[in-house]
Amino acid sequence: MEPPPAPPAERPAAPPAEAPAPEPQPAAAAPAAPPAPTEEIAPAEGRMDRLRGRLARSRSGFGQGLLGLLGAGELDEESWEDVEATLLQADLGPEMTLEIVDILRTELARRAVRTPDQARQLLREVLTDALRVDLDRAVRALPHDGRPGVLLVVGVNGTGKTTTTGKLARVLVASGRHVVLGAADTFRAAAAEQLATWGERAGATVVRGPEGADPASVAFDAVKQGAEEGADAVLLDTAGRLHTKTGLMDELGKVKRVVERQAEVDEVLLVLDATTGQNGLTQARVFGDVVKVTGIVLTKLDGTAKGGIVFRVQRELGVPVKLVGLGEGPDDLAPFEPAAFVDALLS
Ligand SMILES: Nc1nc2c(ncn2[C@@H]2O[C@H](COP(=O)(O)OP(=O)(O)OP(=O)(O)O)[C@@H](O)[C@H]2O)c(=O)[nH]1
Ligand SMILES: [Mg+2]
Repeated sequence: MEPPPAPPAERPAAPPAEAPAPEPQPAAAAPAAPPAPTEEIAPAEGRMDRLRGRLARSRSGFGQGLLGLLGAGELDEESWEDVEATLLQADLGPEMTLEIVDILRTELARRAVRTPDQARQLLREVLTDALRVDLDRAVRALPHDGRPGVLLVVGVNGTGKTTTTGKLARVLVASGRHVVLGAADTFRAAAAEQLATWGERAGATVVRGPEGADPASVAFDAVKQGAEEGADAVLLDTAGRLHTKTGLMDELGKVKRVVERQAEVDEVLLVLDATTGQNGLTQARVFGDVVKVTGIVLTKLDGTAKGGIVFRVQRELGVPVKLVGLGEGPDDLAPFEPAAFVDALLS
């Protein structure tokens, strides 16, 4: 799979001015893009269940602790403090913790919970509810209006953006989608190289520019290429950037704006490393101000006992967790399913 020719690097800022005009269809055009699927993608069903073992650390650090405390039936004040401490330690944050403890107290008494099984059932319900099963977690990767769906993947350094982009491409390709990847991380040649490898693994075209090229222009070209290929989705991998660096955040805003000259950005996925706790939330707020974040990807959940961050991120950001990273393997990315997640914690 040859990468398309590199775009000119010397004029970083300007995508073609005529871009927004709909291009006339050449008479001898190859078959048009496949008709848009009529349903949302529900990719890789059951992965969360299959990967549940990866949540072992959160399970032993948090799920088992809660089960142990609640399974005994009536709790004294000290035990309730332990429940609270367990939730806080798992990174649920003060707000969510108080709310859950409150509900548990009421329900434990109301239902006269006596046995470990009853406690498990109660916990399952309360935790699943707290994860908001009603939130729309579909990843918007469908073509519309004759254009591919456009997804922008953002986050601070090393959270797993490129890996997630590659894994997501695989999920989409596996469900029959035609995917183009844009290497809008032009800081290091190695970044584009890394994405190109994922492109091969996924069976996706990769659009890249020379090292140091303007990321907005590479992103623009990738979306253009996607449209020309009749792709279903274009996934744009961006460089890691510290949320505290104004210049880099401005650059990200520009990437999005430039892409929007030719196509709507359907999904902005913020990739957060689950092991970073509170800091991840601070990052998320700043990114949210610059590019409207539509979904969270929580990576490295396999490496942490603080799986409670899932609850907190949604509550404090008001953005659904759509995907979770559960390992370094190419298929260790799962659509986030609240019930399966809670089951894994309490299994
Ligand atoms: N255990 C585990 N490791 C992960 C997960 N996702 C990513 N990683 C690892 O995290 C490291 C960084 O991943 P990248 O995808 O390169 O991160 P990035 O955000 O693109 O990094 P920059 O582009 O440098 O900002 C790699 O070693 C990945 O294998 C995950 O869900 N679990
Ligand atoms: Mg990267």
